[in-house]
Amino acid sequence: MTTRAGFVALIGEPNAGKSTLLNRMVGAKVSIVTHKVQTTRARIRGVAMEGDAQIVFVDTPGLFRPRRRLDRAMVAAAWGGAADADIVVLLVEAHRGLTEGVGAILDALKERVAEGRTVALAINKIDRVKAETLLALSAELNEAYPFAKTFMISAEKGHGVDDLRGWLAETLPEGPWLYPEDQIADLPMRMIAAEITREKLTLRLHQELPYQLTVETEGWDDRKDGSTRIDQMIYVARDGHKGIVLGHKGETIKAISQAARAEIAEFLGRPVHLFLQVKVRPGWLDEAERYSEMGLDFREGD
Ligand SMILES: Nc1nc2c(ncn2[C@@H]2O[C@H](COP(=O)(O)OP(=O)(O)OP(=O)(O)O)[C@@H](O)[C@H]2O)c(=O)[nH]1
Ligand SMILES: [Mg+2]
Repeated sequence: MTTRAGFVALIGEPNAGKSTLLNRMVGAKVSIVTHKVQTTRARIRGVAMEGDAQIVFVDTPGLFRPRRRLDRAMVAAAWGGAADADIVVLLVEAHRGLTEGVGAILDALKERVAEGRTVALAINKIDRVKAETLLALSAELNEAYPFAKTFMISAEKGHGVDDLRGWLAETLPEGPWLYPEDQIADLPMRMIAAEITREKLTLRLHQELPYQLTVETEGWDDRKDGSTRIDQMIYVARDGHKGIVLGHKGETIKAISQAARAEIAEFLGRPVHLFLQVKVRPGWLDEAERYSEMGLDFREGD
């Protein structure tokens, strides 16, 4: 049997639907998704099998003009994912088209991505536009960059996703599989659990707050009774943020904890006892350890 295997990096502006596509390709939620921009902070791998091919999808943080150290480290992680991949898939939102941000990504692709590297275009969220507009958008984007192939997809609804997966499988180089056949992700469980809690925080909290907090799993105990106790720390940047995260009589943190616990338990397939604490740490955005916990390179943020 000739096997194929390789890395496929999903890149695009924040909110383009990269994590949604990764989850659909893998058939499980390994990367968190919200309606807000800059949800994903680090590279997250998900493994999909297609016939004799193993496709390792690399979800990346959205590409945008970074301001903070964290932003810069995120954008660097995204470009690093693209540089290491066999195939790059650029996601563009159908209803937004060739935005300034997409234009900047195309310019950077020309500079950064080695000649001969396969770059495909996936116009996503086609469920949001009329079919007639897609042809023109595809032509416009292909004029701006020589894509190897263009796909029209809806990561959320699943349209066009099988076509894309099939093409990726036949385009990847021949080679042995990189992961065991039944593995879907390579993120440690404690990190997935922290991400799930961060997703619930992001969904629940408003404005800048989700961008100024991070979650770390500090304790993990698989108990004899079949349940797991998980202790997590939520670092916030300001005193005032702690009160908001806790909420009136602790109602906010309670709701977040319940939602996160249910999803972590489902993922693990066992009951979970989740204990959340909130710590004010004004400098966390400039602490190297926080970055390594997130899977980011601190120095890339310099
Ligand atoms: N209508 C529609 N919405 C979609 C589709 N794909 C993703 N979305 C929505 O778009 C939003 C962003 O999705 P994500 O998968 O988090 O986007 P992302 O590119 O990973 O975003 P960042 O991690 O912030 O860079 C979510 O609300 C998704 O439900 C789609 O095909 N159609
Ligand atoms: Mg994402």
